[in-house]
Amino acid sequence: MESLRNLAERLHDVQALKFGSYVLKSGVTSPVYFDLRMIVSHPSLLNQVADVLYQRAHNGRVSFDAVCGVPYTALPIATIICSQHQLPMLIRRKEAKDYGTKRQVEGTITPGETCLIIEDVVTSGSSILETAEVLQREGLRVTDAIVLVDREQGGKERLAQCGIQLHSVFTLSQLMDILRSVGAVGSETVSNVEQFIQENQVWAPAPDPIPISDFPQRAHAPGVHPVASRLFDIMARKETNLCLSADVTDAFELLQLAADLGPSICMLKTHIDILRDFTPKVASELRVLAEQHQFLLFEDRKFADIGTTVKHQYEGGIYRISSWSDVVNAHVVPGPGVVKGLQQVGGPLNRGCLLIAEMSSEGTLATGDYTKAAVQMAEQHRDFVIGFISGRRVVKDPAMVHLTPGVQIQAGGDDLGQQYQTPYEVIVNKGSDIIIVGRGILSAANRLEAAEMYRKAGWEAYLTAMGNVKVEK
Ligand code: 5BU
Repeated sequence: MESLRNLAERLHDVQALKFGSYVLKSGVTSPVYFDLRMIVSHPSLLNQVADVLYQRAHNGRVSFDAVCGVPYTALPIATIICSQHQLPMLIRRKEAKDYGTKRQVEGTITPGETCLIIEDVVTSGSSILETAEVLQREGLRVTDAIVLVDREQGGKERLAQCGIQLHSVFTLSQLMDILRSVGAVGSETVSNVEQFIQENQVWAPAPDPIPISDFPQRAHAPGVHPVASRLFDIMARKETNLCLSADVTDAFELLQLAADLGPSICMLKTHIDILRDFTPKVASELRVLAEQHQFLLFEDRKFADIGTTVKHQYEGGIYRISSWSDVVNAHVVPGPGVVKGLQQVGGPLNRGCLLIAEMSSEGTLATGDYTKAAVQMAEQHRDFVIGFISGRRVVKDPAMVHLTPGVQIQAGGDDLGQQYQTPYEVIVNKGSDIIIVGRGILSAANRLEAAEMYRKAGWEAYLTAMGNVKVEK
């Protein structure tokens, strides 16, 4: 206890934790802020932190074969622990780009062994989960994580749901008690922090489990649209819930992608108007490849006009989208007319439509009541609407398909507001059905390998969501 008091005081002295008013990455204002990165400038403090973390694992009787620190703050801490106790270490790469050419984990990996995760501060548990996911994909087991501070905002419970036991050196409340007892903070600060913890539970367990049955069953769900039924059937047969976002500007490259990656995907999403050399032949060749490799074509046209106009846009122009695309999507901002207009063209051709209930981009306005309105509009047009583009499951109805864009193997984003979630997060935690992946695959050195990697990640996540344990890698 004495050493913990001393550690808390030292952390406070070097301002590794600060009190005041801090706007967090999530936009929430917090009365406490941790910046453990700077302890690298205080070597004896760094050693002390490494020591208490190791002791915590030891006292908790955690057994493990290797140690991995969540990048970057916990990296030097894990290094010290491993060096002092002669333990093998693994390093997880954080950079998302070029993963096709780079390993995700450095160090000797022995599948079946258990890796202990070390972290500085836990809020929602996302960083630990991401690291665990990468390690698990390499065949390692992750059963425990050790953290210096648990902010008590729900991370521990969320990790427990995913089979990871969190052991903390301090909970935020314990830390506050210690700091108050040594006179480092006043009782007003303590109660502000208490209130913050209560009001900012970042993750609550889902109120009731999402009743999604498996894809073969959903192909025959009551009221399922024929296009959705075909899609579920393809997904089950090919064991894939991957939609490739084929965002390339050259027609040959697009067709090459469809030919090479076709076996790995259930759907190929196009932005046909970004092709610099579109001809009707491109569309007919895409159709041939879609039949040959059994995937659906989805033109991501995002119709958003009055009914009469979208009818023309869907049927006519140079692209004649309705003649080749199995599925299109629409914004709900114009009101039901947009769906009715599209349905007049697509209905007789047995096409399906997805409504955009949410978007993956930062600051999207498609939230709350807007999302609810999209759900309502879908329910009123079930003979044409097959599901949603959304970041998560928005309806329980098993007949409805959910596709989620903004997916990469590591969470993050691009410099224009795209926000990425991991396949596991999207399928297991958010209950979606299909991952839409563009640059995650397109910017890899080996696109086929990358597509297979996403297919497996998506499919394993689906099996996990179904409660099945994956047997082989
Ligand atoms: P990325 O390279 O995986 O970031 O590409 C994502 C694709 O999904 C891209 O074609 C977008 O136009 C598309 N997308 C999206 O990213 N977010 C959305 O909310 C919707 C579509 Br709707």
